[in-house]
Amino acid sequence: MTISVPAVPYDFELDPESTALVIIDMQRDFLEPGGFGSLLGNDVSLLQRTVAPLQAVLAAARASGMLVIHTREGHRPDLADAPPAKLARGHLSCGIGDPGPFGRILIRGEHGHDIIDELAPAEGEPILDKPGKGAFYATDLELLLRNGGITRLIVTGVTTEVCVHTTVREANDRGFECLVLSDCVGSYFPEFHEVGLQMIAAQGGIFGWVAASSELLAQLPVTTHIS
Ligand code: TIU
Repeated sequence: MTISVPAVPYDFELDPESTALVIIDMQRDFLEPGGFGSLLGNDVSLLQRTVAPLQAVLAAARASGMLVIHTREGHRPDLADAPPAKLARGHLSCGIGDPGPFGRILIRGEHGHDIIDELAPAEGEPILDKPGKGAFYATDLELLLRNGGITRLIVTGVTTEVCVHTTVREANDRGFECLVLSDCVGSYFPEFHEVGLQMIAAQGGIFGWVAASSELLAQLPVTTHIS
């Protein structure tokens, strides 16, 4: 069943059977006070605004039968998969692998690396651990999508101009059509968020489409039932 979602620059058409909801890096290290983002002095409330709308979208996507994929940015405990340049960049006061209130920062298996409780993955939903900003880089995301007959992505998560943007660009170059939900993505920098969204939909949708989650929710069918 194809639905049409009012979006910028024009309606985004999708069939839940060939569409995946991709939730990018909704991890404690980026979203919660005490995580990596907050330790660097960022205002994490700017990211927390995405949680409630994303909970609604997640519930609706599950009810429509849509594939839901979660990603997490992070590294192996020995940091063998972290480029030295990434570790050294910025001369930060704390960095990847350092100890913090939520365990070692952005290290797989640590409390801070995991997804926030409000958006906990359900049984069977793929969780992709990625070492980079883009969700396609050094992961099997493209394989999962192609094998699942997925051609369109609803992209959500954090941060708008970093991991969301990189992933949308990667997806676009691979021929996937992306709808970014404006209230389900967030940035520590409000101006980057706004311009980042404009950059996606500009030039006739150079990277994809942008819509508020309410536009999608108004159209999504409920096809699964709790027995
Ligand atoms: N997930 C993601 O966007 N990773 C980042 O490092 N984002 C920042 O904005 N720093």
